[in-house]
Amino acid sequence: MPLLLLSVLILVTQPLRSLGTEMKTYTEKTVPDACTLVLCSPVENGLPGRDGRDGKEGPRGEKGDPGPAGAMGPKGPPGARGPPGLKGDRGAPGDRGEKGESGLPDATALRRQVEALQGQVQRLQGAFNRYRKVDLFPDGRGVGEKIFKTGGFQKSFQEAQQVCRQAGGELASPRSAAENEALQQLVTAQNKGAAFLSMTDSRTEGKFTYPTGETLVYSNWAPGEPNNDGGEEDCVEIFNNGKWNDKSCGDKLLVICEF
Ligand SMILES: [Ca+2]
Repeated sequence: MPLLLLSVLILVTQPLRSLGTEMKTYTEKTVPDACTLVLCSPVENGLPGRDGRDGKEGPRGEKGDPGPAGAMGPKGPPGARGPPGLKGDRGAPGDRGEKGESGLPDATALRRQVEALQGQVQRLQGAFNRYRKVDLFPDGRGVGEKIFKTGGFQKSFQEAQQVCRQAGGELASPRSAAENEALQQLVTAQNKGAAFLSMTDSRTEGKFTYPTGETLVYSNWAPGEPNNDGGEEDCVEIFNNGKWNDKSCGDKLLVICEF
């Protein structure tokens, strides 16, 4: 039996061996790597082994390069208002305006108005002069822009001063020979011996001043005056001859105011 089996194997393997030789010849010519297949001869290398197991974890690698820049962030809030800018240059001149109307009619109208006003002023001036004369007759005198006027009555200095101030004036203060002469005429016309003037030396004996405190700019003292007779002559009177005398303020004399 074993002998029979061996014979069978020989019979079977012999054709296969010749076939393998033929296959080897074919494969070497056409597919060089095919010798690793099952059909290679027994002297060829065996089949490749299975894959090995994974190795142990290697050492830690070096630090990598920095990554690319990130994306742009969201827009921030607007900044604070800045300081005002510098003044700009002067602009170019504008276009020429349209031609205006002639000014001749307006000038003519203005000239007529001025002429009309001049006429009115002249008439008013004439009327004023007439009324001034009326007012000065018979108890007033005008010297320049100053007017003297008497009430025709006699009072003490304080009462006379009060009367004139209530009327909007002041007691007479002759500052020139012309003004002094006008007062003399009023005293004479009223048939009075004398009238009070505004000046006194109540503040400083012997130093006469106007009500404002100003020292005299004009005087017409009678000879020997002022003599402060009796030690109580602080006021001034003007005689009908125009001369002055220091007089007691309590006496009653003609009242002449100036305006
Ligand atoms: Ca005197």
